[in-house]
Amino acid sequence: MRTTLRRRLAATATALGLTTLGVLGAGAAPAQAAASDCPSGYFCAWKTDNATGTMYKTNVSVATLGAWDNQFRSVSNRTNKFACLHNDPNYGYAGDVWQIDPNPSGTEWGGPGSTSVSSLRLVATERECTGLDAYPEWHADPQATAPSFGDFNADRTADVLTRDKAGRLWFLPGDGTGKLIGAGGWNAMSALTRHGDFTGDGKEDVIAREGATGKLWLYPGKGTTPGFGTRLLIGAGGWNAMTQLTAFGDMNGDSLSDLLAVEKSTGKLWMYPGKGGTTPGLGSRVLIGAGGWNGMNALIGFGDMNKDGKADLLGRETSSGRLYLYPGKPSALGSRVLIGGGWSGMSSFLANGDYSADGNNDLVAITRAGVETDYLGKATPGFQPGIAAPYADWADLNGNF
Ligand SMILES: [Ca+2]
Ligand SMILES: [Ca+2]
Ligand SMILES: [Ca+2]
Ligand SMILES: [Ca+2]
Repeated sequence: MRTTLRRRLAATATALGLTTLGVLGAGAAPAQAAASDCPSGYFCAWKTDNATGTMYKTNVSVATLGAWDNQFRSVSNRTNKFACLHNDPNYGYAGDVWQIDPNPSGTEWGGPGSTSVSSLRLVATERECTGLDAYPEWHADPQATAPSFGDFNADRTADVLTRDKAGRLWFLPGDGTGKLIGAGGWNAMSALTRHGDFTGDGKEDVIAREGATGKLWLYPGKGTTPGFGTRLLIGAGGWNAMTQLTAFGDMNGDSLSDLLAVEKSTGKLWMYPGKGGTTPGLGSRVLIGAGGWNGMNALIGFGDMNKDGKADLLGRETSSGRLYLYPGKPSALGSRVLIGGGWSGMSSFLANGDYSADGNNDLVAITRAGVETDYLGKATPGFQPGIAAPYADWADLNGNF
């Protein structure tokens, strides 16, 4: 929420015209077949416009190009990374930055044609070329007492897990930094959710659905050292028949978090009780909503909103864009209460508890452009007016939870 020097630099780069070379010279016929000399896994450049003559190559970032400074006229990016071509040395953002998409097959070549490139950086995601980190900047204040959810590393500060488009998982403790806790492969998951402890060890866990198999996995959190123990299969299959998988918090009163999910074919809402003990998993499901839940396009395990000590659900109605509160009751939901309208423009929500540390749970809504909008909770059900961040720091990611 705070604008740092780094962010201002990024904003400047955008203002100066960050450029994407989306369409390179595919199919064009160079005078010689020198473009094919670029080895797989390398970024290559030539001093000519048609990828002929002396070739430069690298498979790592290069802060100063030496004899090749201001010489690139055509390029080919056969790495699996995005190549950010900076007019400044040392990956600076005062001048233009050109982005060359990954093209491991090497069938395309083209170039800035500008003879102005002074450094090049290879990064896993597009947003890193713009001067942003791979993860968004998250700030939260420490709470007076340990919250029951939204605190993956048990330091009383609401934190965020972010998946980037390269399938990496980042832990954002709340001081603006990020730590890599999943090196890759997380894009295989078609649903990710967390809210409190499912296994009974007091540490917050993550539940993930594997898209290809419909299996449901539990990734046990490790508490103060953010990361995961060995994952447990908690659903052998069939979970692709469900939507809106939402870790909710404790609904059935055994202190373990429970999972909610909507059955696509029937619109029924089911509760799957978390089961601790020697074989953590999910118990037999309980019908919570008899139908109509396909009319909702977001469910949010918000924690307690109406201050009765029980976790509550928020839902966005697709047809109206209205947000409703469904008060949690023992293995049931009470009659819904309208929170407000106009929520259709939000692409996703993040409910990790009281990140402003004033005793009321808060909600992050992320716009389709990737702008964080903070909705601070009130003492009575509802939110203060939203506060939008000045830049789209949450753009080009693949989920926050
Ligand atoms: Ca924390
Ligand atoms: Ca429970
Ligand atoms: Ca409640
Ligand atoms: Ca708050």
